[in-house]
Amino acid sequence: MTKLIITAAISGAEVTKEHNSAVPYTIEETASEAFMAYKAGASIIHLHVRTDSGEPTQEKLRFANCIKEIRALCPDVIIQPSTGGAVGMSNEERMQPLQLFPEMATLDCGSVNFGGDEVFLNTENTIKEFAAKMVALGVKPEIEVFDKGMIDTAIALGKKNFIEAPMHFNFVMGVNGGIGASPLDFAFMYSSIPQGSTFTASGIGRHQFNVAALSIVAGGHVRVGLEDNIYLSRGVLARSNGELVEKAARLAKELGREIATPNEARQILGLRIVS
Ligand code: KMH
Ligand code: ZN
Repeated sequence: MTKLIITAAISGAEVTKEHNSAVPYTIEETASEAFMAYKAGASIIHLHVRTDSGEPTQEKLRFANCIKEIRALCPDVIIQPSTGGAVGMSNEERMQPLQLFPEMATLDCGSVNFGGDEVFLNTENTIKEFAAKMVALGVKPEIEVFDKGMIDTAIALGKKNFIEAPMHFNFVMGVNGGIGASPLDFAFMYSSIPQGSTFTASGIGRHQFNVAALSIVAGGHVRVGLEDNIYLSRGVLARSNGELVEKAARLAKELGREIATPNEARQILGLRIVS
């Protein structure tokens, strides 16, 4: 089976230091958390950035400064900026990190009712705008899918050349408003993606390592990190993203999957190898 790509989602836009003090805000904290995840086996850093006071921002300069510091510590890691940003951000704000020509970036393929009146809005035109921009810039999209219908949306956009094959998906499972995280939910998503696609899976909260186990066994890849889950185990807060990546790596080894290096991940994902 192919080696396992571990993605570390180190901060996201929602979780705060009040939830877990390890959530990185400053440039130094962001680089340090990325480094701990990289040392533990992460080949991809899924990157959101914050102001020093913790506000989510998609500002190009903030991304550039964080990426510079991450690169200094993790020279070959794949950096995957979020274009999701935070709920309520404009498309222009969300797309700023694409101007830095990252190897990958997220493409959210649908809207999600996160709770209350909070909607993570991705209209068809927004998805087309973001997808076309990534094709134009040569950025490989990680297609974020929170339910099965978003896979169908991606397939339809692929037929119109908004998304190139082979596609790479991230099954986001167990978030409020999206698909659940049961083995049946996983099988439904896994059986719905086009032949030849690659996929990773992100279990939210308590689902993180069950979903990771399902994906490891199914030949997929895994995403862990404080963006999605602040606990190392029931009631025990993770002290860093590195601890969460270490746990995923242990799980993988026990289940017979070796961990991919960043360049091995590039090979699996069809990205250009870096020397
Ligand atoms: N923070 C969510 C609103 C992505 O990175 O593309 C969007 C998100 C998905 O985290
Ligand atoms: Zn994200």
